Amino acid sequence: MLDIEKISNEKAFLIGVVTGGLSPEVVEEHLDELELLTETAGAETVGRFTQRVNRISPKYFIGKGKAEQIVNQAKMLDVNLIVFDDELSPTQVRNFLRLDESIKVIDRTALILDIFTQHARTREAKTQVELARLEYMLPRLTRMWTHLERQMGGIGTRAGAGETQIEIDRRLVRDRISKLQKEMKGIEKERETQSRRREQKFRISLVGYTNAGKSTLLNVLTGADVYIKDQLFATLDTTVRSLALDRKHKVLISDSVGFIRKLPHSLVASFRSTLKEAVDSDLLLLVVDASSRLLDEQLETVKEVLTSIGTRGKETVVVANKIDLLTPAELRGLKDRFPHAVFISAQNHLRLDALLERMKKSLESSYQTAEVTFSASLGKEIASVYERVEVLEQDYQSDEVHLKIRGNSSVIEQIVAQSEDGEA
Ligand SMILES: Nc1nc2c(ncn2[C@@H]2O[C@H](COP(=O)(O)OP(=O)(O)OP(=O)(O)O)[C@@H](O)[C@H]2O)c(=O)[nH]1
Ligand SMILES: [Mg+2]
Repeated sequence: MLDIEKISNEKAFLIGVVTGGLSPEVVEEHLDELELLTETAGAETVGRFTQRVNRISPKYFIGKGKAEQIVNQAKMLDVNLIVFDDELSPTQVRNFLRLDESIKVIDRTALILDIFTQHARTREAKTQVELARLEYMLPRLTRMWTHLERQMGGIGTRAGAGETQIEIDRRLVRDRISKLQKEMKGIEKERETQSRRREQKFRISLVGYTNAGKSTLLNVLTGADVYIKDQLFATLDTTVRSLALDRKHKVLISDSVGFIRKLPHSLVASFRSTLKEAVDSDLLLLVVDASSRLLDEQLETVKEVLTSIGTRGKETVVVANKIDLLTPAELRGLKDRFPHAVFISAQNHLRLDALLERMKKSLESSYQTAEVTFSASLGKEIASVYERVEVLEQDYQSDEVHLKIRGNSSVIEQIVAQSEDGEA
């Protein structure tokens, strides 16, 4: 009972609303994306509706006449799912159910949550998705109450019993939320330990819009076998792999969950531990699908999500993928607009060397050289320096060791601090 309905093998109508500043073309493009989401969830889109509205109706989101027309058409065509591109209030969903209770009406957020639920494989992803879903459901429990009430004998007949039921439901949901939050704390701790172990390595994260080709790129670069599919949110977990940029430079590179326009807040919050790798990395490769008509909007979305998870100020390189799908003129146009981006095709292995060069440049610029002195009695500490950074020069005196070292700035700083501690 406390579950969002599963979507599969359904016929769906999509609804987009044209408001104020939005152009009808953009709304159509948003519906293209919604269609892909619907398909990924397992339903088939059989019709689309758009309506220009000046004011969102609190009753049906769209106008009443339009709502009735859509529901009638749905009945005629055996459509059992109506998907709105915008977020609906519990009241709006309930009003649609009153028009026809056999037709499910959901919003974009519920659709995304459904896909995440279907794609979650690991304990971490499953916990995060369930948490996000419960948080989405909590304020919407009234809707389920109507269901319960109806099962118990018709609207309004047992308000008292209904009230108790919804209180019980809310408590159950809240209890489950706190249990999952505790579980996530444990998972985050595990991640932190793993993350500390990787600290001395230069870390690169692939981030970007869903379906941009992040996993394809990780697989091509490292020989990993992350699941790739022409669907949204194929990846929900973080994979970290070692990558040799050349014989001397080894880095860690990670791939993770993709972003999307209007990503539900509860999902971003719940996926904090999965996205931690990106937050902790030294360099972000922001992968975009260069062939997408919504390129600018997608870039904007990704930047917004990145800011919200706390990566502001981190070095970021835009990687424009899928250039094999562009005409030479289109490619030239994009290069003019994004002069600092690296243009590649992960799938066709095009210009990957340029990307490796760019990573190397970033790695080298993050390097620092320092001279440190350790007391010769600190054998363990000295050995750890050799493990963590490159030692350029060494000078062993009877009671002291002088080292000239080179490596990742943050590691060098740690070693300098350590050697100073030793002096004290
Ligand atoms: N034409 C073309 N298609 C590509 C290229 N790179 C990836 N693709 C395709 O784009 C689709 C998505 O690729 P993924 O690697 O799964 O994308 P992702 O960014 O990991 O997506 P999510 O995990 O869903 O966020 C797949 O069908 C890939 O085969 C490319 O360079 N050119
Ligand atoms: Mg992926």
